[in-house]
Amino acid sequence: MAIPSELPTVVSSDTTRGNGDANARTPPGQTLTAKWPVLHYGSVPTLATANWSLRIWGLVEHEITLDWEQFNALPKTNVRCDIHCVTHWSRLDNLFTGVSTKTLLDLAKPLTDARYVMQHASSSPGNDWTTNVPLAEFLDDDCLLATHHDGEPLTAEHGAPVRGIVPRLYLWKGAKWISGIELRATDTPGFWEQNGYHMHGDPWTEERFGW
Ligand SMILES: Nc1nc2c(c(=O)[nH]1)N[C@H]1C(S)=C(S)[C@@H](COP(=O)(O)O)O[C@H]1N2
Ligand SMILES: [Mo]
Repeated sequence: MAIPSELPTVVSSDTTRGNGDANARTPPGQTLTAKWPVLHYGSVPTLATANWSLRIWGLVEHEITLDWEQFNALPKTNVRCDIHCVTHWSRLDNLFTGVSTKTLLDLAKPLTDARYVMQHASSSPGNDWTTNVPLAEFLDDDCLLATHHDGEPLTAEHGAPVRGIVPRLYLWKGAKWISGIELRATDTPGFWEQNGYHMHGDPWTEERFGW
């Protein structure tokens, strides 16, 4: 699916730290890379767009399921952001294209007691890889469900057809192959969080491990 030519671009506020100086933008304990490494648990699922869907459920006024066509009919946005992996690499100035989390959750309308988001993903084995994020941070203006990176469709290993991106947290807080967004009242650990990663994951304070 082609990227519409004229899209608004949101610049993640973290990219302007130190007036954009590369060192000032690199969180403690991170090393810059120009390449984009691939990291995940299990094997890469191959998801035909015809079979892909996104379900939004839990503490919402309207539970919704969007197929690939319905998802792509929503207004798109570009986000320019830095990404930081808990395994100590960072990559600056990524351009992601997709649908903002705010646009998606405006359709479902979270109830007032919704405070946390659990992202769910197709993956193998297991078929339900998850990661937890506070709702307020998931709704930051630079968060999106991305279909493209630097102008190209996402590759399967980076999460095609759609992945979550929460730029101001470590990269594991965005589900590749995302299939669902669950709104919850309480925080509960996702996949890596159950395996020792931090419940929150702020790279600036090195919230890498929970214990
Ligand atoms: N579905 C799914 N999403 C996932 C993961 C995973 O194992 N399964 N790993 C996370 C982790 S630990 C990281 S660091 C990033 C890596 O994204 P990348 O391979 O595009 O660099 O994806 C995150 N999203
Ligand atoms: Mo990771």
